[in-house]
Amino acid sequence: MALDADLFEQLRQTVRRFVRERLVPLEAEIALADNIPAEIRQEMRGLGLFGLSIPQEYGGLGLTMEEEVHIAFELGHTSPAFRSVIGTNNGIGSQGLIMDGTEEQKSAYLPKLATGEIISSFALTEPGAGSDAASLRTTARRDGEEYILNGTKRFITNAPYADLFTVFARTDTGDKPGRDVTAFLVERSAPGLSLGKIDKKMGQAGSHTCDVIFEDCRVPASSVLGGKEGQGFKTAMKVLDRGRLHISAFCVGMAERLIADSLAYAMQRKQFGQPIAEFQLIQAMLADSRAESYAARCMVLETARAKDQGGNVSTEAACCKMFASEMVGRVADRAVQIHGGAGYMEEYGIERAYRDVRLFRIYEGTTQIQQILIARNMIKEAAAAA
Ligand code: COS
Repeated sequence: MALDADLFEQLRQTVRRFVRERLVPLEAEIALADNIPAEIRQEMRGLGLFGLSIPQEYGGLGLTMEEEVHIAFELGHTSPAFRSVIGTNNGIGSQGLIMDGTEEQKSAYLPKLATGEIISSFALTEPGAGSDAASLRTTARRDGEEYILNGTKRFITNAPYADLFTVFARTDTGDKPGRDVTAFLVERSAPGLSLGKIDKKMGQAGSHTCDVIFEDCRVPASSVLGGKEGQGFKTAMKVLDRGRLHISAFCVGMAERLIADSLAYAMQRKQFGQPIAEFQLIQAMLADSRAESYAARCMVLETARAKDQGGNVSTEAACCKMFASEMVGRVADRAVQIHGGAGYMEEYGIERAYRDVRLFRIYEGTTQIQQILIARNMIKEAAAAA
């Protein structure tokens, strides 16, 4: 454990109270306004939530993966838009820097990311490169002590507020996809960097994405993450492995919240003279949801512990992401069904969760990409053992 057990328990209880007492009552309001109030961001800073996964020497809490997933279980009890505020600084926006950054790069940015003074984004996806991440077209051409970036990144979470982008670009015209991709740390103020308009989404109102456009954008050569060209694709893959586990934990938290809401509703809603929770067909839905979310919780914890012990958990993280994101989709669907007509109405918040969870099966690698990763790794392991 990175924190002493008592201290960690205090943190978990504080996050639990913050989520349930402060954030849950604001869910409908932030969905309607499509905005998270500045004071909430400030309170999150005060609680240290921007630096959960950032090492202590850079001002973060330095949680282990196991501790982090426990916090993500708690955060899952409210709208994903709240998690998104701190999601990139703790995850895809900082992990490349933590894993592969030079000491100078880490000390320049991590302390500010840990406090939430600056926000980071992960700029991998492009109009023509989503699941096939290695086919990205953004280029970075060396020009003396600078690189010139050209290209467009799409659906970039937190880009409208980001001060720092980890940008993946081709540094060579070589023919080996993935091997000539380099990661750059690009500040918002870089000349030639502009943002598209905020995307209109199906759900997760309050969390924002937009295009990030590079037009002859000049960055110093010292912006190359880790100081080495050609390492970017591996960095992206490692960051996504870790991110997938965090997302899986968040899915478990959301499923647990939806189950709690469904159970409470089923116990008070009466039809045919009794609470609908007494009907076995409702019980079957509750039981299926409980068993599946419990299975996902166990998978996530087991994988997080293995990661903390230094194991390669690529396959397991993909299993978690696939199972947990599909699971929360089924749980949300049953939650709508248990709530009946009320489940379809805005005021109960269930239809909002149903739309919100749909994204988990898509971002940080679709379910189909997780299937490919899992099966590929199975074949590789079997071939190596033969
Ligand atoms: N950790 C470290 N290195 C990894 C890795 C990992 N998890 N996964 C792949 N690599 C390395 C490989 O070892 C390979 O290195 P060499 O060139 O030295 O052999 C290199 O990266 C290329 O790997 P691979 O051949 O698997 O590349 P592909 O183009 O076939 O990758 C997938 C295909 C589907 C795995 C990849 O494109 C992917 O994950 N896509 C989904 C992207 C995504 O999640 N997007 C979401 C948007 S970001 S929120």
